[in-house]
Amino acid sequence: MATQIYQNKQAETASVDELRSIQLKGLKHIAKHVYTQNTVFRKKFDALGVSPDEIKNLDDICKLPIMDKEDLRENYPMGLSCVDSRDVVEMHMSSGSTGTPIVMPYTAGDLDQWAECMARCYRMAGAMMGDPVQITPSFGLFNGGFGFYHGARKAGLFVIPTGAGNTARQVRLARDFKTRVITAVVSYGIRVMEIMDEEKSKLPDLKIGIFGAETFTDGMKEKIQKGLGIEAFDIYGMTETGGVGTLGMDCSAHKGLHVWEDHYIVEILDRETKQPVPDGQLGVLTITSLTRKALPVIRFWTGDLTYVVSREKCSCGRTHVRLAPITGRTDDMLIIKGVNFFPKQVEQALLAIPGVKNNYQIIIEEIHGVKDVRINVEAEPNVTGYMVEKQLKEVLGFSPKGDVFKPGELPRQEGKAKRVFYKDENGLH
Ligand code: DLL
Repeated sequence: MATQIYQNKQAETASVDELRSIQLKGLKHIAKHVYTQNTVFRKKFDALGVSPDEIKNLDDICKLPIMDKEDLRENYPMGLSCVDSRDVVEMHMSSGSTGTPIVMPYTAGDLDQWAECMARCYRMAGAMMGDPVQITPSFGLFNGGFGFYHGARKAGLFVIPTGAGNTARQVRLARDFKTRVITAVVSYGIRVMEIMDEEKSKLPDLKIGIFGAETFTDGMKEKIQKGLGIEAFDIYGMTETGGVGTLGMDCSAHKGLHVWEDHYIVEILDRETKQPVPDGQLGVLTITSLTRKALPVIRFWTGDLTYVVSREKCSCGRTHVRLAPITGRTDDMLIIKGVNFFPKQVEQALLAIPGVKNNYQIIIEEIHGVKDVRINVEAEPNVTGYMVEKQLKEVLGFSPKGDVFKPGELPRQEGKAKRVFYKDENGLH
């Protein structure tokens, strides 16, 4: 493994005892902060008859109320803010599926906290002072562009803020400005790779790719690494925890995502009972933010499914817990013909077929009450629908219909890719 560089060696390699002591102090403090500064939080605590003074050790976290996206939506726009409105200096927002957005306000201190988490990720990927970093996620309400920006400033990188779109120009700028680090939503990283392939061009200075916001299969990771000639990292975070990078990334050992435990407490809870599951068992990641002021989340039910890979010190020297790459969200799970599966499994299966390209659609058809699945995938002419059906049967246990398209024929979205579509009597949506 390459020599490790740290943004904050003391924090990143703190002993487990030190981390637990920081977390307990943080938990007591943040519980008191939300309880005293916001009536919605106070009512939630009161409804369970719990007061922040009852937190004596880390296990007491389970006495606190669990919150979810609905709590954030119901309190749109600033109903959960725990600071004076004049202390809010920035906001980001995610649109979600129901229409009512989720808003995350930041104080100046919260922006520093975000920058610190992100800067640690850049260093963990091997980015050094002055390295040109190309930031391809959009700069706007989506937290991606600004998060990569704040962290790059803190880490002393040279920012090339291209934002989303215009892939041919992205490649040209990467060549002209000798981009060493590229940051992107996973499917956009794939797009950049495709354009380079079409142009038969190379970016010899590009060494590091930091990708996230969508599930990242090993197969796709391998393809991007090869196609771009880089080492790829899987970065994690969400609007509610303060944005990209707040929840960490994998290090160069690539054995799980390190979550910054001096800033967050991780719980993995059973989907049904909401009780903690043992390490190694899949459950819903539930997060408490310890160091954010404007809107700290308490036991936030992320809906993302993962498990604890290890709590041991990693070969990179970092001591922070490692989580498995995100399987998907609980609401992404598809149930067809009695089989439960995630879009990530379909992608992994498709990529094992030689000649299959990177763009695909999962179409759930429900015509006159009968549910079926059709997989549309871009591929070379040697790939047939039968090959797709056979491969998916092995993985899923039933045969979806497979349709093969020429590379470039299926639609693409800016930002996160839409993979799952529904088709009924009224058409595709
Ligand atoms: O997607 C933050 C982000 C931006 C992460 C750029 C990485 C790169 P949201 O739009 O609020 O924030 O969406 C958060 O996206 O709950 C996960 O379901 C999913 N997600 C984020 N990162 C990953 C990842 C950004 N590395 C939601 N792997 C989360 C799988 C991810 N899913």
